[in-house]
Amino acid sequence: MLTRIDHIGIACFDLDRTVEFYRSTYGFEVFHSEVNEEQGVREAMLRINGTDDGGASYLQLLEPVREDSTVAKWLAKNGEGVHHIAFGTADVDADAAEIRGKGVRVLYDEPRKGSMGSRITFLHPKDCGGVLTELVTAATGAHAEHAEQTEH
Ligand code: MC0
Repeated sequence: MLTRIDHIGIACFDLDRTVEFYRSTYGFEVFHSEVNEEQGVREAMLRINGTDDGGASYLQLLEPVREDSTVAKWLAKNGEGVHHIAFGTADVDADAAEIRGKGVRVLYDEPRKGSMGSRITFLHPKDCGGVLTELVTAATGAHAEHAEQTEH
């Protein structure tokens, strides 16, 4: 049901500084960036093993844009670091329902908007061995659509 690691979410205080670290240290360039108001984050997606069929993986660098965002709360408690992992799936609705049926708390009744027009939901970290876990269904033609949303 889960087909790949879609991304690893990394929380940081200063997105521009963190992007520069990944660029100067590893050579990663920003593939896509956006502000997700609902989630209270500004994010940069750095693509790894890129293909144009939606099968790529990403590092997702996250900076909070509001003091009450979940990432701001997490940073205040833990400092910078790995915030969540995200699995790719062709059908987030079906997989979330199946996982909920196994007794794991799925945080949203309906998937919400994620990066590049994807649909996402989260599983509670306390039910997943301390790992905040996200399920992602990429938008059809996500890599074409992302161009409309890209800020840089
Ligand atoms: C909290 N906890 C975590 C955690 N966040 N454990 C592991 N990884 C995390 N990221 C733990 C806390 O340490 C605490 O444990 C317990 O969970 C309750 O946390 P809390 O600090 O009291 O916070 P709550 O309960 O208000 O919220 C936690 C919850 C929330 C997971 C429900 O963060 C949430 O709704 N997250 C999903 C949305 C999200 O994170 N969005 C940002 C990424 P103790 O032992 O101290 O009780 S947005 C994104 O990623 C989008 C843009 C995308 O991918 O496209």
